[in-house]
Amino acid sequence: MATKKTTRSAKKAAPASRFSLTTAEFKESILKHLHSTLGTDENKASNRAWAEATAAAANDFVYERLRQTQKAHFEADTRAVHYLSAEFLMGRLLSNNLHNLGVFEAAADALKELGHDISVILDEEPDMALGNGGLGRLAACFIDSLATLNYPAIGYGIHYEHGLFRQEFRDNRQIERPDEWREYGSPFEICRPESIQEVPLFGYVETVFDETGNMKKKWHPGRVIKGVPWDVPIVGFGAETVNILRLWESRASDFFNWDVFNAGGYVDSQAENAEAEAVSKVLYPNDETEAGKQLRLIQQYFFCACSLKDIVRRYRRAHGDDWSKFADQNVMQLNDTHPAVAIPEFMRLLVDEYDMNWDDAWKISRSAFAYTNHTLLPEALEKWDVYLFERVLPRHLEIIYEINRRFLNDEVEAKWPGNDEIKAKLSIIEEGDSRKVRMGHLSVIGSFKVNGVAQIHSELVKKDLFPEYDALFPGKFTNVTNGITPRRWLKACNPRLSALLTEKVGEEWPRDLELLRDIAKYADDPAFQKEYMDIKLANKVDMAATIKELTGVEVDPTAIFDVQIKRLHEYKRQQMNLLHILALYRRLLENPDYDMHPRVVIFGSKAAPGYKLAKDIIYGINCIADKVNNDPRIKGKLKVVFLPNYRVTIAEKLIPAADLSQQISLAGFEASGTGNMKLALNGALTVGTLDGANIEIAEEAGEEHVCIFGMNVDEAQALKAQGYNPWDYYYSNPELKAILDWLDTDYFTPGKPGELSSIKRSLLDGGDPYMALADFESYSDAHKRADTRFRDKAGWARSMIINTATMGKFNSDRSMEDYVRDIWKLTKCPVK
Ligand code: 9GP
Repeated sequence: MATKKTTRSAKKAAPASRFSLTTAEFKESILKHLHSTLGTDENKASNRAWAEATAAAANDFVYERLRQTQKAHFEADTRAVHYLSAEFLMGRLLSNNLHNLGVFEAAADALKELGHDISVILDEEPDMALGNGGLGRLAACFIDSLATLNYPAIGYGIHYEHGLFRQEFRDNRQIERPDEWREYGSPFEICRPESIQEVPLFGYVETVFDETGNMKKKWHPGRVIKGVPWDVPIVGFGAETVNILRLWESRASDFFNWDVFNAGGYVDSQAENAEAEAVSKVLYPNDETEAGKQLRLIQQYFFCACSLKDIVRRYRRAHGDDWSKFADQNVMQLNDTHPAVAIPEFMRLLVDEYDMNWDDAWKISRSAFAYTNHTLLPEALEKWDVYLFERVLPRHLEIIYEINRRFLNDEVEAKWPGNDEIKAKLSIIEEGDSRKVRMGHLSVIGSFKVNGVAQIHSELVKKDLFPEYDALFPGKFTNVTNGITPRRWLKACNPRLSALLTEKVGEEWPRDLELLRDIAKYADDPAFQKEYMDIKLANKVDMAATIKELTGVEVDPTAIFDVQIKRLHEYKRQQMNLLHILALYRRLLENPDYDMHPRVVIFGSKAAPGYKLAKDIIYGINCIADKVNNDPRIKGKLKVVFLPNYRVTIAEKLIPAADLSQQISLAGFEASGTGNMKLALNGALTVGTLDGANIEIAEEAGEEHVCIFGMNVDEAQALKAQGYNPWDYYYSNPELKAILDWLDTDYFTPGKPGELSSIKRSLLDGGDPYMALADFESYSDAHKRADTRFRDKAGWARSMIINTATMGKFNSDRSMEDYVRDIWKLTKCPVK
């Protein structure tokens, strides 16, 4: 029976919400949707149906605010940012939407009265994993913050049918299974067939002359596919603004060939369809290697072409053929080089389709694009073979040549007259046996601002990656340090700690994370320390149950939870963590009384399917885990857990339970990191190198509340320059030698010696490109310090509290305000 009672918690949530909704009203709404939207009833509804009915109840508010937002934006006709990203790693949406609407507790109470536990219902939702890792999750945090801050913004991406693969372990090895995030549809998206766009591909370019004798280029595409937009409403915290994420799905422009079908060619008639659908079929599961070739290039062009047409359509609806205001009204942010092809596409639209002269078009284009660089890894700075570009996008290649010709002849020549060497270096086209289009160069040349994602990274972008461009374009390069949304990464994922923080500093901290600084004054208060640490322990108890459920491994919640969660890559150095586990294990075997606090080393990570060494490292960790976890001699002092299918939802459970946050990349290689921010905000101490945002985390928290180790960027570069030899470390450190040699035996792979040798080989014969051996001793010492500090209960609690208190800088709202101030120049558009 519906009651009129408003629960205490629902009342407490009220200030964050514009919907003062009682439990009874929410209950009624869920039931209404169960009946009229889902066509079922409470006696037979599955958990999935309950989840969808709850989502539909929330959508009543979401859609209303979406409508109001779109009306307000249209009427105000203000400048908007268009965030072009091949990845949006959204995770689950229902819990987030309920929190941001301010009705989470009302929903929980309503479901409870209906006989359901909200956490079980929320567990029904698959993760929307349309991204690989940090880059995609960052995009998701940014669009949350833009809506929260009432900025007009649209995220544009790809409606992948299959997101990042589902990871399973078979015989300790990673195997990949397709992800099915929307197998039976999703209540979080709206199809908008009225905004379908056509995308031309292939074909040839003809030179024609118009009636006044002007030369024009006419592209005759070989194929045209359709982009169907799906809108995912993005609910800002407090739900004043609901923006959209528009994701494009590819379809054949003619659904299928009717005549061929009628003539009996049932399969052939679908061929064109299948080919077109392939474009948005899968997310490429490699975020830091150059791969994918033709299909990936088509994917990139597909979503950029659809998005630009959408932006232009909206602009022309308000301004007709008056292009003079385009760059005042629109900024297009390129998230890494994946959408860089948007630059020649926009030039094509202006010059070929809207008959603008080149100079005017270039001026508008260069004032409308900005580019974020997320990596210095050469293999991740995309380069496309010229022949491939020519085949898929013949007109775009011509446009790129023209951009390049003018750039080299005018701008580079003016600055460095007659300097062919510099021209070759700055040219968009890399000459050589196989000529390539350098998308990073194109992005820098075609943008009005370029930013890196943490202070040190932005410096390295200027100093090491693009020094000549920095000299040529003073002021173009800037920094915006990344951030994370505190709504998802503290309020929603760590309800116990959130309640304590709210009690101490009030309810506004999820918007203004700097307010948490106030809890630093309790850092030495034993009563507060106890409350804080009791919460950490309770989160660890929950996590221990999840670990047991997912892996069968029993872990002690009072042990140190030592966490490394991120994509698997040599530069992130999971292999160094593996060596440290072996060192601890060996020390325990040699001396059963070895003085260490019990420790659980927890990994969550996926390896790109084609990245053999990364997969070998996963295999190695799993094999070592089998041995260590079942060795009675070490009396449970060390456990190793590799959580299968790591994703946003697992991160939300694990981060609140972490004690140590491993951020151990070789200095100079992790552009920023964002997991480091989430873990520190939830209290974990960073065991990290002076790399990416670790440096800023250490600055904010204070060096005494993190465990920094290893070479800094200058030292690492100097060692490399002088000639790094990993064998020196192998021969000079007997422990390191012993554990590396262990990998050649069958100790961890009974009956199969050598199965882990590839890890050793990569570190010795392979040259150890990320210098794990050079940093190992200092890394091991940092862990010893962390262990000692963990045992000083008051000191440890103090450090954890200080970490939570001082992470205000890493609110993605702050990142957004930095972008707005330094790059986007947006004005807030409140929605009443
Ligand atoms: O590797 C970076 C990571 O350090 C950063 O935090 C993230 C968001 O800026 O981007 C990652 N880069 C990529 O995934 C590919 O460039």
